[in-house]
Formats: sequence, structure tokens, C-alpha cells
Amino acid sequence: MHGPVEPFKIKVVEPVKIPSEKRRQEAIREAGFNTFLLLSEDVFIDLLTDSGTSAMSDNQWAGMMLGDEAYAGSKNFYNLEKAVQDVLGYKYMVPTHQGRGAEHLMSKNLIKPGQLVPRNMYFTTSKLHVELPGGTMPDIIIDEAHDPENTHPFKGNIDLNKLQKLIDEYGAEKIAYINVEMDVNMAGGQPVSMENLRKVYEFANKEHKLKVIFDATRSSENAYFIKDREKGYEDIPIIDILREMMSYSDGCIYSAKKDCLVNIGGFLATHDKEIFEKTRSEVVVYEGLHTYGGMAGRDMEAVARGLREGTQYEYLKYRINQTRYLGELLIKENIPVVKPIGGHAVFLNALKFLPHLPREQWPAQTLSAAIYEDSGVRSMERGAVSKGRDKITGENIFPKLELVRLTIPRRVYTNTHMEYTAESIIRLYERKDTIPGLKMVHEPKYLRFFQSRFEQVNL
Ligand code: P61
Repeated sequence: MHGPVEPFKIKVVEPVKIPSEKRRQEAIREAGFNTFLLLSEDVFIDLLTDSGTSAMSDNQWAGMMLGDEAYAGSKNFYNLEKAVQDVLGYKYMVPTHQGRGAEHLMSKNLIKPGQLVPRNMYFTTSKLHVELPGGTMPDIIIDEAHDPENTHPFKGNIDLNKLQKLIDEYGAEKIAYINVEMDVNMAGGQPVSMENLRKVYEFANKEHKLKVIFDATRSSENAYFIKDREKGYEDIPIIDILREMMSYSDGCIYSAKKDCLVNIGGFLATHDKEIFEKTRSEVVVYEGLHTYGGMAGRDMEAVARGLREGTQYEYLKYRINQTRYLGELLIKENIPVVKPIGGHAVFLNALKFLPHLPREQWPAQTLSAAIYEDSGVRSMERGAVSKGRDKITGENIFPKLELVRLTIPRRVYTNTHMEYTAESIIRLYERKDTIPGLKMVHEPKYLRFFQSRFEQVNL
């Protein structure tokens, strides 16, 4: 049987080639066994990330030619503002160069030193931007999210009891805001249900006067899961689902590099005039004028068009099903993956894949490097290297999830590429006992996973 049928045809292609086995061995060693340090030209199928790696449509490229490259008041800014209002329902929008620019502005303005920002699992840049102004990010995701085998349909949900406990222990005034991520990245691309969003907002905002800020980066993919899995939403258009979702928040940060099908861009958006005024006054310090925020006019046009385009049902159905297709090829051969298969990526459970390795030998980092060496497929570590060290004790933290992310860029690879990837991983699984672990030999201060280096340890 065929994989999911693409609702597009291909107009432009970019050649890729498989580097020789010898070159792959050299390349991964030159990169210190860190796939972030590989040269892109040494990669055959690049599943490092779905961020900024989408193929744009003819309509988006046409929009790029209509870039109004004015320092102030570019018409593309107003098109983007209108798209955010129409698709997400927020009145106010502040553009930024990408998601972390928006995270920076939001957290800097809302967090006081010593405050908490509870969130449904951490994300690397989001956590850092909470910690830089003196905050901490406790995890309030449901327990199911930490269990790769659990097939809960909305593993991204917030556990309200965990939130209540934090309020009982520290008092509501100690909480800067509640942060809710859509389609939770580190949990495996797992969605949050509408019911959960509604309840969190009622509890936080109505009962405790706490603000709710979304990380809406993958909100269109989350909306697809709501339509697919949540009773009562089967017949509701994606865009209406999105607007309802956002109505349960005070604002959001948004990396446009994912669901908006572009290579660069981001923004924050809000219903709250005060948040808007504060962040708009500060955007000019860190990003650029409030009508471009670090993006060129043409970039804003591509985001505006992509935000609308990325909510098309046929596209989202294909997108989510391509990810599932890869996942199911692996599940059929009993490869340990996070279930259910998420929106943007298939996550391998490295603890089960490489049970002979102790956590101190970084199983997920090891597996990610081994996959590249076997096939030229680039993936990403999402485990203890990504999690980093405890802020107070300085010790490594070993999270329950020690994963390798096979992230699917949007509209870029065919189902045959998925099959090639699955075959490599299945082959590797057969000889998993022969894969030696790694030791870290270089560790940078911030977001260490991007630049750390490793050497092989003898088996
Ligand atoms: C990714 F290895 N994600 O998934 P920016 N929120 C969320 C994201 O997924 C996200 C950002 C905010 C990336 C890129 C990346 O540890 C890493 O536009 C849910 O990348 O600034 C980004 O948005 C930040 C990869 C980021 C990483 C951090 O691949």
C-alpha cells in the first residue's frame, strides 16, 4: 500500500546525495558525534528539525517578490498582522526574527526574579528565557507524557492538580504566568485537548487571576489533532478551532519557522494591550522596529501567507500522516518509539534501543550519531544532553525521556525517503549491541547540545 498522498506537485528540486560510508565515518568524527556540527552537504536526508526547513509554495514565493522593504510601515507587516488576527484571533502582534526573540520579550516583561513559570514540559530555549530573568520552570504536564508507551490521545495536557499544588505551596503571586505549549515538542509532538485548554484558562485566569501564555509554535498541527481526536470538533474548520484555542490565553509566542511553512520569522501576539505596549516598546531594542522585528518585508509576506496556508485541512492531514507513516514502518518492526506518533516527528526511545549503555554514556546522542553513520540520515538528540545541568547543584539531569528525534520537514521529503530512513533504523536495531557509547569532551555554557563534542568509549 502507498503512503499518504501529497496534496501538491513538485516544481523545483534540489539534488541530494548519499556520502560514502568512509565520508560518513569521517564526518561524524569531525563533528564530535554531534549531528548539529555536521555540514549540511554531508547529510543525505535531513531530519534534524522541522524548523525553517519547509518547502514554500508558489503562492509564498510570489509573495516574496512583493516584499515592501521599507524601514517603517511595510505593507507586509500589515498583511501579517491581519493574518494573525484572522487565523489566531489576537488583536495585537509584535514581529520578531524567530521564536526565541518573542520568548525573550515575553519573559523579560512578565517575569520577576524568583517567580515560577509552570509549563507542560520544558523546551530548551523557552526554559532558558525563563531562567535568564530569574525565573524557574516547573513541569506540570500529565504523568502519561513521561511514559513513551502510554497512548493517551492528548499527552500534552496540563495536570491541574500539579498546578494547584504549586499554588498551595508558593501562592499565586509567585507565579508569573502559566505557559502552555501546543503539540508538545519534547514529549514527542503530543497535542493538548481543547477541554484542557479551556479548563486551564478557567482555573488560572478566572479563579486565580493568573495570565496564560501559549507557545503556539505548532498550534495548527495541534488543531488538526483536536479535529481528529476530540469529540465535537470533527466538523469544525481548523481555523475556527485555532481561534477557540487562542481565546483561552492572554497571548502567545510563535516561532513561524514551523507551522507557517517558512525559513525564518516569528512573533508574539496578545489580546492584552498592556503586554502589547510593553513588548512593542522593547522590540526596538533587541529585534528591530515594531513593523519588522528582524524580518525583511518579503519574510513577513511569506509568514502571512504561510500562516493561512498551513491551516488547510488537506495539507495538515497529509503532513500528520506522513509522520505517522514513518512511525508505523518502525512500529511494525518493534522498534521502540514514543506512542502515539506525534505531529512533527517520530521519537526513538534510546533507553530501549541501546539498553547496554548507561545514562552517563548518552544513549540518545550515541544513537543519533550511529543513525547518521549508517545511512546519512541526520536526527537530533532529545534527552539528557538537551536537558542540561541542575541550576543549583550543577549535576547532570537525566530525564525519563531519552529520545532521538526524526523530525519531518514540511513538504520536503517523499514517502520513499521515509522508507529509506526506516530501513536504516531497522538495520541498526539488529546490530544495536555493537554500538559503543560516548563521553562528553566539550561542554559549552548555554544550550550545550548545540555545540558539545563527544568521543567514543570502548565497548
Ligand atoms: C526545533 F534543538 N524549535 O524544534 P526558534 N518553542 C518551540 C520550539 O520548538 C522552538 C522554539 C520555541 C526548534 C529549533 C531548535 O534545542 C533547540 O524560532 C516549541 O527556533 O527561535 C524551536 O523558536 C524557538 C532546535 C530550537 C533545538 C532549540 O527544532
